[in-house]
Amino acid sequence: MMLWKRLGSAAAGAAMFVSGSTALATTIGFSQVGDEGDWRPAFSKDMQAEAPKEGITLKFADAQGKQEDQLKAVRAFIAQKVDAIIIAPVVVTGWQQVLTEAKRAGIPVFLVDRDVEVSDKSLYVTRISADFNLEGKLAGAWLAQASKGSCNIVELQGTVGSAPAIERKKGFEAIIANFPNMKITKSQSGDFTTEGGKKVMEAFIKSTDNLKGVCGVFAHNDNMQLGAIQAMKEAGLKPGKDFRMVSVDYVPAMKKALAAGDSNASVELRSAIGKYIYPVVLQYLKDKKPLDKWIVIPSDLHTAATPGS
Ligand code: GYE
Repeated sequence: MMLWKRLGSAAAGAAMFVSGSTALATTIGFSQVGDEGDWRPAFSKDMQAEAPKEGITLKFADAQGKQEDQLKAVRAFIAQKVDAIIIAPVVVTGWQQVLTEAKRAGIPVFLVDRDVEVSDKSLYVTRISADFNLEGKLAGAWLAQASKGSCNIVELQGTVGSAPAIERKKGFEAIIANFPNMKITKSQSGDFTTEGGKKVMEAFIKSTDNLKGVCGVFAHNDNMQLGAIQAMKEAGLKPGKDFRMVSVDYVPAMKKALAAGDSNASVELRSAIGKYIYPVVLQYLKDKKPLDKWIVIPSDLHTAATPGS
């Protein structure tokens, strides 16, 4: 199974040619969260497209947002004796047992995107992801600047118990804590979906007499912000003009909203990250050298005036 892993692309190509099949390829199981929002399917597509380029046979399992499904998928990967397991965990808790099972089976586990909370960090090799806390800080810093440090904020949280919801909130709060006139006045989960964001914003609009006194909206992802924008427009409000709007992901639909002036800023979360993830996994399978527990993918904030590349 592991004969020619990471021999360099020329040698790998030759090995493929000689064997005439992908039987020697590395097999990796990837347990993905689901397909909520626009960012996640883009990430899945990238992981699926990059795998064959690296000589990887990818077993892809979509958990449809359910941790039980992820646990089942990981156990199936263990039974199939894959070479490595990649997990984008829905929530941070509940991983100790299944990760211990993978360790006992001698199958290395790599976390991507979201994080887990386990007491024993040797249960996974490394995590490759953006820094969600920093994303929250970038969003908070932008809003502090844009509002001159004075803003009542409504917050749309991501999936309860997920690493990005926890960390984006923490990072954002750490920044606004420096400004006595900035505070979160309402906060609720919209589960990272457009519909969720729309529903929560509709409720906020009702309970605050059309967002009276509110100056800003922080959404933990763009899809919830796009839903919030719809709800605000339907109520005759002007997001992006009368309300400062900041979120995370920088998906194509948000780029359009920024250009149209319906939103103001978004922190980019890169989705084409298979090219960072797979080489790390393949190198580890080859040399088993311990890695840092976190390999960070950079984040940056964009506005209509400072678009990304
Ligand atoms: O921001 C959101 C997705 O886990 C960081 O999950 C990721 C988040 C991303 O649903 O759009």
